[in-house]
Amino acid sequence: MAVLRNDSRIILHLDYDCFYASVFEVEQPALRSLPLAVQQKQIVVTCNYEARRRGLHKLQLIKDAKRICPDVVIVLGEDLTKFRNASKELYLLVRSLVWGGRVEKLGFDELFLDVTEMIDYNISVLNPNDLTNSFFHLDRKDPTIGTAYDATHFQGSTFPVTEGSPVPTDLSSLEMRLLVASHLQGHIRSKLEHQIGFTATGGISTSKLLAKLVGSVHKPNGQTTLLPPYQSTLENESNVHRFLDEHEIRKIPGIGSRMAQKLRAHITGQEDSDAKVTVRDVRLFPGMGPPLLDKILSGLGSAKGIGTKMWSVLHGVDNSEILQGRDVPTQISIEDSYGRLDTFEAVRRELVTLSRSLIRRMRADLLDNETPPGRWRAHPRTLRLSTRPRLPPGSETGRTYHSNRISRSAPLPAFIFHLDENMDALAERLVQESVLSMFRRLHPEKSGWNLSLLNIAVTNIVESAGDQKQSSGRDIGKMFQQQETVLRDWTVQEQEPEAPVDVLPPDSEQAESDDWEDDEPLASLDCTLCGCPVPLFAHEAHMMYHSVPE
Ligand code: DCP
Ligand code: MG
Repeated sequence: MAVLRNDSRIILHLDYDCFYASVFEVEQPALRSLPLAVQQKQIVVTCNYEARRRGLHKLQLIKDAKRICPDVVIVLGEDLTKFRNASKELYLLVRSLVWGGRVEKLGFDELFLDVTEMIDYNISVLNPNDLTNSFFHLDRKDPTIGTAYDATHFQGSTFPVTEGSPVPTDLSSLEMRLLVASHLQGHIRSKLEHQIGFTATGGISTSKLLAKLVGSVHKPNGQTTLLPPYQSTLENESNVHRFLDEHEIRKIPGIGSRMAQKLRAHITGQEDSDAKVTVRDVRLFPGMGPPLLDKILSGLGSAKGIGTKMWSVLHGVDNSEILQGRDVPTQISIEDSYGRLDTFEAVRRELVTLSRSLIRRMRADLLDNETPPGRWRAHPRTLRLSTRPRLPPGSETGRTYHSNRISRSAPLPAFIFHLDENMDALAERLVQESVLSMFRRLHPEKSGWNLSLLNIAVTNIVESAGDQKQSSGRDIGKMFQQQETVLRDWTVQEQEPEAPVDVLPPDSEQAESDDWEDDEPLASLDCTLCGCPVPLFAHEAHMMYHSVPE
């Protein structure tokens, strides 16, 4: 089946290097030359490159890090406020450079930019007789704003590596457009570094998928352009295939661990195969195509059309759009994990604490702080409570690990927006009047729930009238709908196969939403072997730790 790629767009991807560690280094530059690790719970969530040079790596246990590098400097990274602030500052700088604000944030430390318009304009003003002395225009109206560059070579690296390849003669070719884009990418990265102090790694291609993947080729502080041809001909295989085909399937954004496992099992014929299976192995497997992929991936509770989506991804096709930047998040969510929560009073106390943080975050992120006493720039419409009861011993397999969150949603009461009441009083009232009744509906039993997680979130955030930048005449509701659809296309969400659907009340939402916004990434569960709370993302590393003899 033919899959069509839209190669008319130019997309850039940016990933800040060792992001959390860099936030501390920017605060205290003396840390740059020391091995630095950021701790959350008992885990190194990230470390700077000096630490990596000494053998440390992301998602390592703190005690291992100390053993391997005794002089490691450890800083605490559980309070996400400063990361969130740095992320916002970097995003705003990039957005100020890109026409039409076409910048999309993924988590705290990645950005996608649609720079098609800027590149096409800059191609149109190139002087073919003097490419060496070109000028990149950052402003269409003021021709003095921009930066000088040499349009006879790519900035940074390319895939595949070329040595002194001649400049394309056709200035409107994809190769020339990517070349010009590589200089814009270089300029943006240098601004981030010199104005704010963060280095970033960049990718340049025609989709989010390809830009992100090719960006990771030269890390840290590098950038890579995926060179044409993007279409195979009888004589030449496309560089998209040459590049993508070598990747282990799990490395492809959108292919999660369970999906990868199913694909591996099908290709190797072994249920628990840990063989390296590449994109090429899957793509060229006899009979492979959307129907077979549908069949292999069925049972994951996957969305309709998963086979077609995966088939596209395996061909490097991702036509999902860059979402126009929003100044406000699409949801705010606060959670914490616990050894064991079993009594009503303990739950109530924790809910008040979480509600207080939620209100603080709402005020920080959604209030207009320019004109005191403040005006809400956006209003969340929905309140959601999620919990995670621990499964009875013995019923917990690695795969049901994330699946037992349950949640309830309700309209968010209007009093939460009162600014003249203090946050403690509002938090108490929210818990008393809304959250507790949601909790009782989730857990009608009197006690003994053995909860390991509580999460309170406000979702469905709608910008206030007059604040919808670049959105004149647009139907905001539609925009949100579109956002969901576009994101679903891009992430190829896996849903939990073993999710206990019957415990999800009809109005609940799946806990792991496909929202790109910065959810607290600290969800954790106690290790079944040692009882230590381990963040979900670190589970694999933690289990490895148990499997190694002392
Ligand atoms: N992070 C986290 N939990 C994870 C992964 C990351 O809390 N499972 C945090 C710490 C990172 C930040 O998010 O600093 C960005 O994640 P990256 O994977 O991009 O890691 P870094 O930016 O730290 O390193 P790199 O230089 O490899 O991009
Ligand atoms: Mg990063």
